Amino acid sequence: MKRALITGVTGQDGAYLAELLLAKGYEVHGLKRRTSLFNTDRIDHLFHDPHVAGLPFYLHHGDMIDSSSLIRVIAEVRPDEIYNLAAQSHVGVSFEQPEYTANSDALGTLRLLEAIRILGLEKQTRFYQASTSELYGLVKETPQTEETPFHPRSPYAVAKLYAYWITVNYREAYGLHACNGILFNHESPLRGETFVTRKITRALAAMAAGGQDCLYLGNLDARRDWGHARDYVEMQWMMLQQEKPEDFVIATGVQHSVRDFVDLAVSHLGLRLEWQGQGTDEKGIIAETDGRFPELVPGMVIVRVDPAYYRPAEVETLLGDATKARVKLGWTPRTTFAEVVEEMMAADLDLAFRNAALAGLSTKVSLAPAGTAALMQR
Ligand code: NDP
Ligand code: GDR
Repeated sequence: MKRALITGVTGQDGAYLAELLLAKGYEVHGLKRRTSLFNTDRIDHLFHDPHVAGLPFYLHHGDMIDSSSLIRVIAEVRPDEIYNLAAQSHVGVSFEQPEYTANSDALGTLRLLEAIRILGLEKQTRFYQASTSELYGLVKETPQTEETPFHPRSPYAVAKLYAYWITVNYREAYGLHACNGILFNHESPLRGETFVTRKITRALAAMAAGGQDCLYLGNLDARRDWGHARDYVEMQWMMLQQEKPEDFVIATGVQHSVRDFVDLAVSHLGLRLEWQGQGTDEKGIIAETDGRFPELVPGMVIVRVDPAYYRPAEVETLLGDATKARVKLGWTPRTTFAEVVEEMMAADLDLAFRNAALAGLSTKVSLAPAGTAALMQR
């Protein structure tokens, strides 16, 4: 049985990857940092009480900014494969916490690679680094390939640039089987709530359930190449099965704007929006509705721009070319943009109406259900 260690196992990709590796017969170990509240919602279905038999899925406390914890966990697990998914992964937040982002995302990667060396596991342990299309930043050519020069535009992207090159360096210097997946944006119902796609689907669903009036967004013109996380974690595994470690771009090759995402998401509520105004005055107004959600009526302004969500330096456009992955690994994305939006919208509608029902119940029984505060957030 192969053993894998996933850092960032409580995150979106960590959850999908853990599920995939367990289905492939792996023993899966996840690194989890200590939190004051449980944050294992995405992986609770995989975990079992250690006193009873269950899936070979184990969690270990550790932190990317704490070398000794990383060395201890890797020494205990002696993994065949390490997937380094842990990161302060929010681009906007990285402008507010640049030093922490560098510590966890850049030095954290170095700490893992050094741990492999210190423990003499260079020949045994393969290493996957979660690199990102944010490396391209101010893009030098379109679409972006493995050969496109990098120009990072945020503390997050600069930290990931270090992580990218230190991974290449350990491969070249010490012969480690280490590779970078340069992944373009990938989403799902498990996406973190503050990334733009999930922020949109959650807010629209909350509006449909009568719990929110308006959605405030930043740059509506940003263009991204959005895929599905489930498809992308498969590629992470495939990369480590290669005889020779190499770096790959993973993308759909199709691009949409944030505004396109909103338009498609509202169509699942039976709405059509009219966009009026420009820049910070731009508004998304309900032009038509099929009446499915009585809270939402024509003339309502449901999207507004709030410059608080603009970034000090923006990445305006990203579009990937995953030809190398298709040719060398036979990988192609299965889920279209429209299917990603549909799945996320359906999941958030379900959640919003369940939360609304619980909120109604709570007034009768004084129960404060989880999620109500989020539902009511304006
Ligand atoms: P998430 O933000 O959903 O998950 C990040 C994970 O890292 C969480 O488990 C988080 O733990 C953990 N983490 C953060 N800081 C630390 C730390 N100091 N020590 C230990 N664990 C930590 O990200 P995604 O799943 O979306 O992305 C996975 C990786 O892929 C990230 O490295 C991201 O930068 C990269 N990436 C993501 C893309 C995307 O579109 N999703 C595209 C390209 C790259 P906790 O739950 O406690 O917060
Ligand atoms: P990104 O994702 O920065 O591409 O990083 P995010 O969804 O945060 O932003 C995408 C684009 O939407 C614009 N935007 C907003 N973004 C957020 N978060 N909130 C808003 O209200 C909003 N309004 C407009 C942003 O300015 C941006 O242009 C993600 C992360 O998963 C990274 O970890 C990963 O490396 C990259 O994708 C590839």
